[in-house]
Amino acid sequence: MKALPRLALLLVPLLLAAGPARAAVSTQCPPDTDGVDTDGDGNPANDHVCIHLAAGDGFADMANGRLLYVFGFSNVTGVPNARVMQEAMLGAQLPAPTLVVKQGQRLYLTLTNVGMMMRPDLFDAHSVHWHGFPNAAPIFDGVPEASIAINMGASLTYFYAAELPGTYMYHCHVEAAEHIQMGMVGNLYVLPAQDGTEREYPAGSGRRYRRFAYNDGDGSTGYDVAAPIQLASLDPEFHDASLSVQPLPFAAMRDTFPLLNGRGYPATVDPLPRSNSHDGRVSQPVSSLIRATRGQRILLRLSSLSTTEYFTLTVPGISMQVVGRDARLLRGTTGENLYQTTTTLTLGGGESADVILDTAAIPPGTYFLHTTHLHALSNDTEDLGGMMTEIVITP
Ligand SMILES: [Cu+2]
Repeated sequence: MKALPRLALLLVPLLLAAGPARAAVSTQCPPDTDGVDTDGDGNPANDHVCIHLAAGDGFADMANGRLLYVFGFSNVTGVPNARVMQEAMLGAQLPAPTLVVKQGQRLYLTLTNVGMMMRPDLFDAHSVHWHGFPNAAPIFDGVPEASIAINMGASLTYFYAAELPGTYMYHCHVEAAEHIQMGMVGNLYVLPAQDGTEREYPAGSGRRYRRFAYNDGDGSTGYDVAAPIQLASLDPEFHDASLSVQPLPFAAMRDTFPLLNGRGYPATVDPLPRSNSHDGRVSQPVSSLIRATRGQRILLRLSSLSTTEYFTLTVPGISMQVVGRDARLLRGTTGENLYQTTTTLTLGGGESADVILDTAAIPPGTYFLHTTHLHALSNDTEDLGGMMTEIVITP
């Protein structure tokens, strides 16, 4: 009995030194001092990339004017740690900030959970999961059951060694069906080491490329214009239930807002960032309008994070050459070319595809990239919208 007060007295200086227990916003961005040129650009001291994302809630307007409550990420890279909470609360963006790294780079990605402004009773953690990406360690995979998730007011810096190029996607993996449906989805791709070298394709054609989807060795994934396009779809009743503290209708989930990069047509072709009508903050920054001049090759980096639907895409008037699926170049075991030329391509949630559109043999004009699911060409009950965008080919 007497030992306890004495022990407590001994602990007092320790507790004073440590200060009160608290979570804190913190980032890690170590300098690149290993002397190894991992990205092959000739400079061994510039291979580290540091990005800071915040996770929380916010609002997004659908193309028919309906305001939806969403969860999401925002980019707070460079924001002083002491200001991250104020700046990122209610800052969710749909889709999440696009992440692009080059093969060989080392990414230190800090995630800070800024909490749910509109639902202070929710103490949901968040995480970052790079879908289909081989991780340096399981703790960076973002699956909360197998690694860890980030609580409100706290940060974790994930480490990614970008060794395999391709089109990936990322999402929060906490209560994944809910947080993905609520909007925690983003474009993510790794540029190949072949970028910056010059290849002529087809051989003898005089068409030369310095940007490629993959390390193809022959220039066959070369492109002039890249368009990351993420498919998703939202169920407005689920979002309203989340805001109004109703039981979430998982079994009744029915997505009536089919989206490309977080917008339905015609908002998809707005070249500017779009703001929400709740507080005027930028909520859907990514346009899906694609512009090219005749003769250029367009790379569509397609990915789907729809929770409920498969979607089939088509581009009437331009054939689609699929050169990659699920972040892998389409080649056989002996290196033979397995590219597919098609008029339609179907993606389920979690799938990606790299598609080349060659505009050399088509007349200039406006073409449409859209789903063949006719019921998905609407913004909820408003017709002539949904999963569609325009490809403008100029002479
Ligand atoms: Cu989450």
